[in-house]
Amino acid sequence: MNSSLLSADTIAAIATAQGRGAVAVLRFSGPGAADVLRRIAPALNDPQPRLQRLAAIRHPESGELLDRALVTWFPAPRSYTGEDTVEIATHGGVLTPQLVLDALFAAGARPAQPGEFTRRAYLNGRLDLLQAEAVADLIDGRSPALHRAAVHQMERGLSRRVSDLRDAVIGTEALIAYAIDFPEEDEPPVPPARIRASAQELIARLDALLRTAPEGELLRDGALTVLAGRPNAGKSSLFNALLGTERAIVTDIPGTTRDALESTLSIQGYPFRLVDTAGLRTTDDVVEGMGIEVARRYLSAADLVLVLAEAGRPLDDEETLFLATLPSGRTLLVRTKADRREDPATDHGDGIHVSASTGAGLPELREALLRTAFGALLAEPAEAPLVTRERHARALRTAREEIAGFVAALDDEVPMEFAATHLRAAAGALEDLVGVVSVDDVLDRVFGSFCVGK
Ligand SMILES: Nc1nc2c(ncn2[C@@H]2O[C@H](COP(=O)(O)OP(=O)(O)O)[C@@H](O)[C@H]2O)c(=O)[nH]1
Ligand SMILES: [Mg+2]
Repeated sequence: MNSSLLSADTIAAIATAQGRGAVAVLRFSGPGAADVLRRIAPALNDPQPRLQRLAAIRHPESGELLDRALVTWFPAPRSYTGEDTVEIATHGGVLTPQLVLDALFAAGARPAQPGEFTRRAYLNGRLDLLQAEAVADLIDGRSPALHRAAVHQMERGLSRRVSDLRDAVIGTEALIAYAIDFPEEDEPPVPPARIRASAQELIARLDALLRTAPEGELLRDGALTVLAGRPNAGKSSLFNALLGTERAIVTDIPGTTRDALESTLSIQGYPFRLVDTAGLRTTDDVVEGMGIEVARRYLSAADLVLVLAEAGRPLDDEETLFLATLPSGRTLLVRTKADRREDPATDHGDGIHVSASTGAGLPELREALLRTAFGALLAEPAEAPLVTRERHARALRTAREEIAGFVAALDDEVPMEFAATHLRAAAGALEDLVGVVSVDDVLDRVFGSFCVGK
């Protein structure tokens, strides 16, 4: 595939992270790989495909022995990149891998660009774009939930789903072609109602996938969760209790917390960014004027707001007003200091009752955070493909809009062959998503963020 794009040069990089460690892996790939290998490991005779061999690694010019290392030879096309590729496992640390890398350059390889190995793998049809992105997520991902999604995406879970959708769009196009080819038949072979129904079904399938998008995108950076409430409501205490640390300063003097504190929190493998409020007061600040502390600069970006008020008392007007300004689906009322509540018999409204001191109610709060931020993902079967990137969501939305445009055109009795241009556009959007058609700027966006050596 794309043979005209095959590279003529051989790229090399250290594939493992720099620093102290037992082993480092270097990798080089390209048509000159066998040649480079001969020059740096002159004593290695007849390397067998995919079998590790111990070899002396020497500088090609000085002949200096640099390390004894395990060498694996992956002839094209059965390699990560699809090209002739060699992996060398040297001793780790900073110097040895660097000296071996210099030897590879002296032997004719050139430094790889970030993501260039994976880019070549894509261009050689070893991976599709969604799999390439999954590789990046496996490397950069910090939450087990994103890791799980990436592993399934590596296994072509999302690719298969999108390809099936594309095939279904093309199938609908074929029905139309058939209807157009036999216009003179009294009874059209494919009733328009059937074409319309299959388009509607496609929309439903795209919607199902798109439902995972907003939460799927949160898997990368975490759901931004902001604590808000009156001074002394117990925000910093709850922040610490949720994180299990003493990071935020807790005192009984209102307004002690000087800055917004942010920390990451994982609940059952789902990532959150928890933000405690700045106690900074500005007189012209409406919210501060209401006596509610909240990290203002975070509030508009928040995926979730926890409004804290002590248990055992009614909410005051300011708190009620503040709550009313927040979107209900992304807001949780938390009643704090439940251990102190004087009259447990009086129920002052709803909210999740917690005590930072005793830990009571924290499991329920964690569960509520999880359901509120990631409820749609939790409802998905474990192996369901998820939409974890804006790029995916955009392409799926385009496809959906085009198919909806097709249905609308049918309803307006636009001739089929014109209406069908919407289906072509929908198929195109899905093809771009998997990378059936490669566009250079899409490639740059996907691979530009990779580390060197991947
Ligand atoms: N008994 C009890 N006291 C608490 C609890 N949470 C916070 N406090 C106390 O309430 C006061 C204010 O807490 P803090 O977390 O600094 O509130 P903030 O101003 O909202 O950040 C401190 O004296 C805390 O010890 C709790 O769960 N139980
Ligand atoms: Mg505080």
